[in-house]
Amino acid sequence: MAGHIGPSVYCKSIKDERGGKNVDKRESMWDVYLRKGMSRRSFLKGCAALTAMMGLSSDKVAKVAEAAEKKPLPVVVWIHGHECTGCDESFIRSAAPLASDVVLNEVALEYDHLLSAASGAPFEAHLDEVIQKYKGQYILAVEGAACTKDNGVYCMSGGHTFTHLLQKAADGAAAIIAYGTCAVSGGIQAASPNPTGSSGIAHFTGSKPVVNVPGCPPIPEVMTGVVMHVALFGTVPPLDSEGRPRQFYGNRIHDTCYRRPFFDAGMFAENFDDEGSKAGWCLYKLGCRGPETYNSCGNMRWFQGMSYPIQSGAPCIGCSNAHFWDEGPMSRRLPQFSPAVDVDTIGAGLAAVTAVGVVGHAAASVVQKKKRIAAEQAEKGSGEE
Ligand code: FSX
Ligand code: SF4
Ligand code: F3S
Repeated sequence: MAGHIGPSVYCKSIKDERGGKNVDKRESMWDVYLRKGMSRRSFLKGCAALTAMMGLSSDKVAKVAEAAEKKPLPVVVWIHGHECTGCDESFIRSAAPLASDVVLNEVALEYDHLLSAASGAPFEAHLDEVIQKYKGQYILAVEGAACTKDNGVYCMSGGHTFTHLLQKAADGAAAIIAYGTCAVSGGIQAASPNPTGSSGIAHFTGSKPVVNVPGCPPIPEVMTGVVMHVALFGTVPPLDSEGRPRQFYGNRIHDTCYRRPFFDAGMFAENFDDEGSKAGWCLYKLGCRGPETYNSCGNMRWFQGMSYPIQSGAPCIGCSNAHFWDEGPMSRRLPQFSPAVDVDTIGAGLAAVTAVGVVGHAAASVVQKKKRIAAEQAEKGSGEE
């Protein structure tokens, strides 16, 4: 059945040349490249791309290539709960490695709600088969929140609640990846008043290690980098205290922001269409959550390094933070409109430091503004003469 269900790559058994019969020796990434007539050069290029994407230094390429040569393709089961599917939309845009390389050549994607061509009873039967056959070996990737209200009926899959599927799949998984803020902490479904009783998936995964990859959605290359790390090394990458891979969530957006010099100089856009905004000044006063948000947008950027929200003139809304939907209005700084919810409870002290910085810079900002107004008036005056 496996050959008819997966998106296009399956746990292919390799024929035992002596007996000519199938043995359960799954292909490695190198076997797949060979079978497809791809060159050693393209295999090594693929390994180099993976190494970079996993946040490893280039001297680890040989180690990655060795693992890719010998290790059978890891079986991946990818399920979706309550969400908008934006995470998969992000994933399929991964450029290095290409998402198509990941699902066609680098993992054995056996079940995926979105990418699989199959559906219905055979598809669900295949999932059961995979879960049994590869018990304790497969990687479970989860997108979306777990909904619990009214016994979870608001999110069903294959005739069962999503939470039932999640528990069943988590039980035999070797490792679990929670993709997106919804899977990590409930996301938009869990936003007040949370009508479906949604939460992150952690309550349903038992004691299995969960790698949290937040973002709404996460950066495509972060998604491929994390699954390939688990796939090739058989271990989860080094995680921070919130279960996030350190190599991708080790920096605040604020610390890698190219607008940071304007923040430090107290030069803030006050409106989306003012001169400061047009000149690329800091977006802090327009609600930027960069100072309390950990993600790689500032250094990796999106779409092959093309851009990211701040570069497009939009403040970071903190989409990789738990409960960011409830921390609006997004175009205003929290301390400004809700003094009761002070930054200490939100930004773990870091935003407090920023707030102090902003107070310090406010005077400079006022001076800048006065200078600008004076210059504009002078220009206007000379034009009227
Ligand atoms: Fe959530 Fe993802 Fe935002 Fe959407 O799977 S993190 S709503 S981009 O799709 O879960
Ligand atoms: Fe960049 Fe936002 Fe920090 Fe300003 S507040 S420097 S726009 S991250
Ligand atoms: Fe999200 Fe902020 Fe990056 S809104 S995409 S974490 S810049």
